[in-house]
Amino acid sequence: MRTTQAQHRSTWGAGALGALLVSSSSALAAGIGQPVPWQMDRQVAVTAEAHHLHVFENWLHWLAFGISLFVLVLILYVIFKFNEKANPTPSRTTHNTMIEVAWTIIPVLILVAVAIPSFRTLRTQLSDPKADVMVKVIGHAWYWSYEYPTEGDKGGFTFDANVDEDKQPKLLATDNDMVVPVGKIVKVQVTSGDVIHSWAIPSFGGKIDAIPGRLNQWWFRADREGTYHGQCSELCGARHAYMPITVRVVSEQAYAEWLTEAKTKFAAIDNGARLADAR
Ligand SMILES: [Cu+2]
Repeated sequence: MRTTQAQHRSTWGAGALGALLVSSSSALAAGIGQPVPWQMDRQVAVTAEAHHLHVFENWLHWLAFGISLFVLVLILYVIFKFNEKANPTPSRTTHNTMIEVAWTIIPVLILVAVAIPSFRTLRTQLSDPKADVMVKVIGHAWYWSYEYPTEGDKGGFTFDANVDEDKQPKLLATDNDMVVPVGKIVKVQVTSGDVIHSWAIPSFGGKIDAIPGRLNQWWFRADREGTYHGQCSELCGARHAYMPITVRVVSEQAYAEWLTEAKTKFAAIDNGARLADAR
């Protein structure tokens, strides 16, 4: 009887452990365009910039892990090799040219190894390619508004995006979404109507401050269709947590259809005002 119970218990234990591992490994997986419960990793990268950032971050973690391990080994070596018992007469050495050269050169090489991917990421971030789509993003306390400039018979409208608390994911969904075409360079010109906000989408690897009286610019090219969520990322007041950002990346055809629909649905921009000429 006891053996059977023990067997049952161990079978149950193994099953539970297996289930836990499976559930935790799937829970640890990053979400696409939104966070998932118990997520430990970044949200899936859908732009080159986000991808570069993730590679850079992983590289830094491994580098820091290697350095920490090396220091730990050195400390243990000193503790066991040079304690009073093992080494009763300490050496009086104060200089060692080889070691001094090494501990100067090696940190320099480490910094170079950090600088290379860092500059590569910066180059992507600071490059200024020709825009396929321009959108002006304005932060307000506490919602975002978007302006699509007039281009021929397209664009020329503006709309507000407020949090929609009935939609999922909770506090990340908006009543009106910003819509952009997949695989196209989208430039956002970001400003604010009141206090400083920050427009951020984790999956795009970008975050840019919305500052009153200033026009900040950033670009992204999403290479996967989907709905991507972000939040205001600059503490801006009482409802800071309630001004999410939702960007829908759709096919070029769906984008054209949305433009036509949006033009009739949303308010026209006064006099067809144009954005700052940044192309
Ligand atoms: Cu905010």
